[in-house]
Amino acid sequence: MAPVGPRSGDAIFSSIDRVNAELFTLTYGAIVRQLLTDLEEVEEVNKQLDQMGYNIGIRLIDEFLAKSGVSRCVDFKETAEMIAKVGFKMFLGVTASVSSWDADGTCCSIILEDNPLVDFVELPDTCQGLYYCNVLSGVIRGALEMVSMKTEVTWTRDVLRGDDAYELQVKLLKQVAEEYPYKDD
Ligand code: MYR
Repeated sequence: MAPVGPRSGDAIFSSIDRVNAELFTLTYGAIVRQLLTDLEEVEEVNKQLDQMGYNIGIRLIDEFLAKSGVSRCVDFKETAEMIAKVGFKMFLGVTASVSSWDADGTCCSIILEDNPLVDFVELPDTCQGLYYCNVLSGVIRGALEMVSMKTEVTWTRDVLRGDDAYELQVKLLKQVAEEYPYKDD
């Protein structure tokens, strides 16, 4: 039998992290299941998940900016890298990569290297058309809107729908110039 002794801080921390992540994944699954029961139409569930994510995103941006301490991005390319490398790590514990830029640098793909939201998930045939992870596209859209970027965020690949990866397309529709609130004398 293995000796039982005090665990190091790291070991305790990582097991709490793992339990939190699993609880989050299972809770999200329960929310999706409830929405499917209540709303019946898969399209409506997609919309609702996106809206939930948007509502989270408009609040989460403050935490992101405060915790990450990052300064303003110089362009949309830097913003996309920030979401993939810092945002996903901070809130989901995974990183993502950015690719497929269009010529004018306003549209790209974010590919998740891992997706903890879908651990334990298997979709029945009745859920065809469901974008199970739509909360994430809403989060990004909401967070970017709070830093003056109007975007369209859509799933272009989804393993739960038979694709080989999780890929989001992020398109910058409009960037509102932020006004400096004080007058220089
Ligand atoms: C700036 O103000 O220029 C910085 C903008 C950084 C935006 C980063 C948004 C983070 C969104 C996190 C998404 C996490 C998804 C799980």
